[in-house]
Amino acid sequence: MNHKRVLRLAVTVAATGALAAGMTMTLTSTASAGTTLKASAAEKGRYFGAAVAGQKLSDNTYVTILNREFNSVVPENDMKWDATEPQQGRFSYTGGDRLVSHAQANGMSVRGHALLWHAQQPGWAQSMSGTALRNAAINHVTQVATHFRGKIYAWDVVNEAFADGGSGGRRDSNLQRTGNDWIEAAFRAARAADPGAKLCYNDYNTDGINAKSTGIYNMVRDFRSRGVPIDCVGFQSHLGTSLASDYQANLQRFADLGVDVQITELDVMSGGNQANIFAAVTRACMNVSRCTGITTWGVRDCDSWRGSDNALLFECSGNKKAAYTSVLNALNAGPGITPSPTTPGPTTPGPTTPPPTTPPPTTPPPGPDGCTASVSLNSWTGGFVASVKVTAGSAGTNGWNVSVTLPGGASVTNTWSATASGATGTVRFTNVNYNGRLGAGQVTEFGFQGTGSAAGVTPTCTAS
Ligand code: G2I
Repeated sequence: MNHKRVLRLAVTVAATGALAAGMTMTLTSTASAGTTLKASAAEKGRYFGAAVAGQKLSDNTYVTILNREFNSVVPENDMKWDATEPQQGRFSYTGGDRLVSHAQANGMSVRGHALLWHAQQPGWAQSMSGTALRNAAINHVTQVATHFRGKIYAWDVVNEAFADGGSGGRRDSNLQRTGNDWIEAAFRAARAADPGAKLCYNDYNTDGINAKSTGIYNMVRDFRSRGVPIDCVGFQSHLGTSLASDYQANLQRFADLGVDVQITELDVMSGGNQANIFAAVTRACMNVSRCTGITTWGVRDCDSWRGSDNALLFECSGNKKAAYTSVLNALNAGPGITPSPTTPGPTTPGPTTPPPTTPPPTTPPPGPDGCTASVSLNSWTGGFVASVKVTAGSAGTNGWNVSVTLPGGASVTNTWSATASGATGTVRFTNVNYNGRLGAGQVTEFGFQGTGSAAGVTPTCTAS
């Protein structure tokens, strides 16, 4: 007997009963009350991440919290220039690879940080200038982005290139002195090397509308108008005891340029306001539909670069702080990334409109107990990255499977935010632990990389 079918029937009957009793609100809020940061963020179509120091992966308390609460990681130092290319042309990926493996084994996505930055350059680059430095920098971007191709959700391609203070201009650095176009050259090289990664510009002291954030805003607007490949802007958000009142408005003006925004290095000075500021930042992200996720810069207070500021969500012992609860509540209260497709229509019928006689559209809205999937492809000669969007039907999902049938010669080499069974022909992707449960109309994404061509693939989605 089809066990799933019985379960679905039971869910439908229960939902219908609840509807008849006018209990839709209860049903909806129950479905979205996550009990971990990652579950609550995922229910709203976002990720919740932490910066991870490789050496901490052997600390049990640390790893327990990391795996329970977070579904995205950023290497705190392991993918920086000094770590990945300690001598010119000699690349070292041990630390970065270890973190990627941990992420993949635990269903987490990875933000790459950072391809180019004026700080933490290896000694050999610090003493270079001009064309030699420009070439070395672009080679660095190409090599590192190629090594991690298909494994990175978003790269901080360039970090902290704008000056503090009122100028709104670029920071002086050896990279800046190679010519003002060094940033766009880096973005173009990163796109060519990893077409599936979102490419971000990342900076701090951009926590509101100010001269520095406006300088960055103007650069992003210019890049978008000239087709320089930029997809996202990271707002580090290393915060003190107050938050600018236009924090959310600032995120929104960037989103309105057509880029995603992310909170990338959040930490907040401890004290009376800490929980409130954490919650306000979380709410701001939830209120901006292009804000795709939040990362705290570390896991526990004692893991933080800010030492005695006690700037994070967990005590050293592993206990949750008040700030943790305020963030979790703000995630649970926030709107999801896509509005529910089941908005009720007007209560009075149109007076003269006849019922439609045309056949139903080719992509019907999700059925009562199903899901739909759509794919977008980034292809190059001999390879591709596929991003798949899964949308739950009106009954939500407890889990989902997406099948694709690849053309002959194509093969899946890498998958993120799902588990693949098979690599050629018909390949079935199943949700990972944090993204199987979706509310009605909610969307989640996974991806896979492959060799050959995936042109024309049509995904089919099955919910459980
Ligand atoms: O400074 C806070 C962050 C600001 N935005 C960019 C981030 O990349 C930056 O992270 C910090 C790390 O949290 C620190 O862990 O970047 C620092 C370097 O500027 C990192 O500190 C370095 C120490 O300076 C080194 O002495 C040490 O070898 O960490 C290294 C690895 O432990």
